[in-house]
Amino acid sequence: MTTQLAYFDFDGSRGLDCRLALALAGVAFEDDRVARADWPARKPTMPFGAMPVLTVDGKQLAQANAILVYVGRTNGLHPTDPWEAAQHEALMASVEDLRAKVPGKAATDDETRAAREAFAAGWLTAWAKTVEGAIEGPFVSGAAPQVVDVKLYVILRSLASGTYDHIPASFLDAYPKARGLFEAVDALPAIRGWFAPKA
Ligand SMILES: N[C@@H](CCC(=O)N[C@@H](CS)C(=O)NCC(=O)O)C(=O)O
Repeated sequence: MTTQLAYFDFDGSRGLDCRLALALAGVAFEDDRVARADWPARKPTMPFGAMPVLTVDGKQLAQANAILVYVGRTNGLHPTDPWEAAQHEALMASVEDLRAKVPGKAATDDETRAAREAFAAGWLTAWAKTVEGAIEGPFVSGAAPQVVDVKLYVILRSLASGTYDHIPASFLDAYPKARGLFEAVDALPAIRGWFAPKA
């Protein structure tokens, strides 16, 4: 079986969701990092004209969450119980909501600050409370990490590292289970190994 994952050449967002899920699953894959300059030529070759795209034995699968569920189901990293699986998928969808809703950079920094502070106090706080309540600990379903934990890790990593100007890195301090999930995923050997400098 050959497996490739196509995404832009940076470790973040939906591409990192999928790379880390494959790493956690122990699946050897070609990490097809598409340069921005090559994107116009590659875009028409991707389903929905976007990435990430997983290619397994020549067949393409688009949409980050579909890729995660596939990787999870084929590697024992997604619940077999339909209700529990759907709960995990709801959490994964909520991360996509967050990515869509976080205000982008406005014309001025003051406007960006106002929009981001309002977002943090409103939508993001409600999201974090729901996520906090969904985590058994340290991972969503207890002791074993699954693909949902990887998805949450990637977005919590952005929040914890101050990626979004004017959303303070201390935002997570009010959510000990979410912070605990972030730290537990971050400490997993497969995740450490992925971030280790490659030879
Ligand atoms: N709903 C899709 C969104 C995919 C998406 O928007 N990918 C972005 C990168 S994160 C992309 O390919 N942007 C380039 C483009 O649309 O031309 C998913 O979850 O995978």
